[in-house]
Amino acid sequence: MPPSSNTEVLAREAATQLEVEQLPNDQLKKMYRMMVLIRRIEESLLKAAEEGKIGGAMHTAIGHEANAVGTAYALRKGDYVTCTYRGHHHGLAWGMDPGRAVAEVLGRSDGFAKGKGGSMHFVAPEHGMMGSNGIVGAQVPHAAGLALASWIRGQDRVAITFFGDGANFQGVLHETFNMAQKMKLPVIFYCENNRYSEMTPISRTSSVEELYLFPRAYGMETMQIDGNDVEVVYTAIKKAAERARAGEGPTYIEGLTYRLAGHMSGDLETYRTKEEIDYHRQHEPLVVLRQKLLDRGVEEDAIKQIEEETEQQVAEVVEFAENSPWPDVAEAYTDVYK
Ligand SMILES: Cc1ncc(C[n+]2csc(CCOP(=O)(O)OP(=O)(O)O)c2C)c(N)n1
Ligand SMILES: [Mg+2]
Repeated sequence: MPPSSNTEVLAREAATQLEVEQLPNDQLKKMYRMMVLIRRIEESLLKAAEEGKIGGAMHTAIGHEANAVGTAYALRKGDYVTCTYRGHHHGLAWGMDPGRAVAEVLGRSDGFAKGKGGSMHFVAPEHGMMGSNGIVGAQVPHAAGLALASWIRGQDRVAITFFGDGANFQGVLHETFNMAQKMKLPVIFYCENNRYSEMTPISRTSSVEELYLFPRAYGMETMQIDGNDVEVVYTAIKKAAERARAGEGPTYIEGLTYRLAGHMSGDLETYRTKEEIDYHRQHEPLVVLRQKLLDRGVEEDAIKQIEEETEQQVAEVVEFAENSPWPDVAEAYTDVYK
């Protein structure tokens, strides 16, 4: 049993029962490789932040990986994504080069924004990654704008935006839900419900914890899914994208997940117990997919090989980023809006 009422809803009890698409083992192995890559990169970033190598706050998506990888595989090249300050998992899943991605977070010149954006302005439009945001909720209307542009131009590009359970209560989201639904915009609203807004559990901030119920008030199609199972995420996003491309409008997806690391680097985590975190480790994205691979006949050795190769890759990625030069001071005022 979970140790507190904050976390009673484990992802496997999600409200929407989908007919989950079983993906081929080769694809699942690629997804697992990507999820391990994201996990190890974010662990390295957390360590770098704790060693004082990163300016500003560092938020990871450790425990959220399946939401990103399932989505990136279900959508197409040319689609758009916007996200929160935790969006490294989305950028990497959408194809950002890992070395340049880490260089960006470390503020180095080989980064995607030449080291000037960092984690909070993590962006790579060439990959459809239209930016992470430090302002809670800001990325949500951005995605609706991208979807509107796609519609005006007669393209069939879909925009997806990721936000947290806390962001769900920002006014701008509700304005966006209403407008997107009325205009039937090709946008997917994806709430990564990790049960906490900074240090405050959702049970203390909302009388209604089933977040997927809110956008129904605007007439929107909604789902509540297991955000820790990559095949479930993949299936849900495919469905939502088909609706969007068919002109049927937005879908709101609540992906139940859990943040295994602190809210940000240096978080003392006095607001939750170790037992609570351990409880959620039983059903975290890497554990779920690793078990799936074993159940479908993939050898343990093949899985270990993926893990070892990825660790080696991450060591090289971090070395590349740490050796990348700092941006030139003379460039401080280029590429910025004022
Ligand atoms: C408009 C605004 N208000 C407050 C903050 C401070 N803040 C940063 S992260 C955060 C928690 C957001 O929680 P949630 O939406 O659940 O996302 P999570 O961090 O759990 O992924 C808050 C309140 C902010 N960055 N922007
Ligand atoms: Mg949250």
